Amino acid sequence: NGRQKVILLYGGQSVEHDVSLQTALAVLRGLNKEKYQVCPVYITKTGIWKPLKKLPQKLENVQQLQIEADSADTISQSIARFLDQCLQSVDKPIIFPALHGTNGEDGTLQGLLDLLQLPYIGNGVLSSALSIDKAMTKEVLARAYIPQAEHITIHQAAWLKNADAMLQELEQTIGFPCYVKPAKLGSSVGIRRCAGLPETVEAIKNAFFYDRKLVIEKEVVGREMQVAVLGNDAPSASLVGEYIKERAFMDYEAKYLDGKLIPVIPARLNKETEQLMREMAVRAFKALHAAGLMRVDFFVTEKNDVYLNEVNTLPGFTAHSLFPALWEKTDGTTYPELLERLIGLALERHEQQQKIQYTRCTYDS
Ligand code: G1L
Repeated sequence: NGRQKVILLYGGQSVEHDVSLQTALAVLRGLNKEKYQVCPVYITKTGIWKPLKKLPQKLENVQQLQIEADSADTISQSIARFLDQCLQSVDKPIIFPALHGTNGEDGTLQGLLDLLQLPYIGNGVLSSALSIDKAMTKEVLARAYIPQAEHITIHQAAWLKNADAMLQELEQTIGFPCYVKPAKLGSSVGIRRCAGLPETVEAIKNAFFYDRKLVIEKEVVGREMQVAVLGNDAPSASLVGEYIKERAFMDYEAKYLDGKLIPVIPARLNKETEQLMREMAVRAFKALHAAGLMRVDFFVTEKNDVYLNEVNTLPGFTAHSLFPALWEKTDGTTYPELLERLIGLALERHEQQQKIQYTRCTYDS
């Protein structure tokens, strides 16, 4: 049949394993079955790839998406078996990575897929690797004149040699309160807010358990805003959304869904600030050489100063997540339509890539 084959990779060796399962469930429900043939491949917490033999008739919960791996199976065997099956089939698949952090979001999986010349949704090696590293993200964005909180980077080797000098620099350039964050690591593990020097020293020592490089940032007091960017060479920014945290507002107007705060779209901003943020989100997308999608998060102060906070190459992506909600409000794109748009962008990018490789081969021969 003429359906596009979609290989959905989910699970994985990360603390966000369960978030990934929820995402996979939403994607399986959201993909139009008349256009796409979905092959779910579960990656266990030990890194073993397990294709689901057949999809359950009725998808009710994430347990249906989890399968036990043979205890004798190794990672390399399981991947080799998967590649064999996947490359043997006639119809070329597209890969949908629903994986968080190490090996899914950091460019390593993307590198493997590039080697195999397989199209995949979302960011490539460069933007994934840059965006997972908060220190690199800041350096690249600073060169694109995007305002960010004052920060310093600390390498473990330098810290062990001369902690006092680093703490002095920290006090002079950033002060307190500050945030100590491991440079890599998608989730908030290892991140601490510090009001003074002793806590900061503790937080730094603790963060070195998670990464050999840290970023320490000055606190920005303000509201948190998020923009969803979609596209390849000419990306578009969605409306701005915000999660409202103020007590007074929450009691009256903010809505709850399953006990979770849901976002307000569009965010309460004046026109100029909203426009500035959307423009900055596109600039960040381009500066980081993003492709497909990127969520860009900001702080806005009472004086309407805007600071980019962080970027996310694989943002929360269930039917209730902010990224899909932002696009629904922006131009009416539904969740199934958003999946289609992303698949289209991935195929477009892959085609362009293939052309370049073809050209090089003909020159060489
Ligand atoms: F649709 C995309 F672009 F392929 C896509 C895939 C996965 C977008 C966002 C995500 N998000 C996740 O996989 C995650 C939320 C589980 C990462 Cl924790």
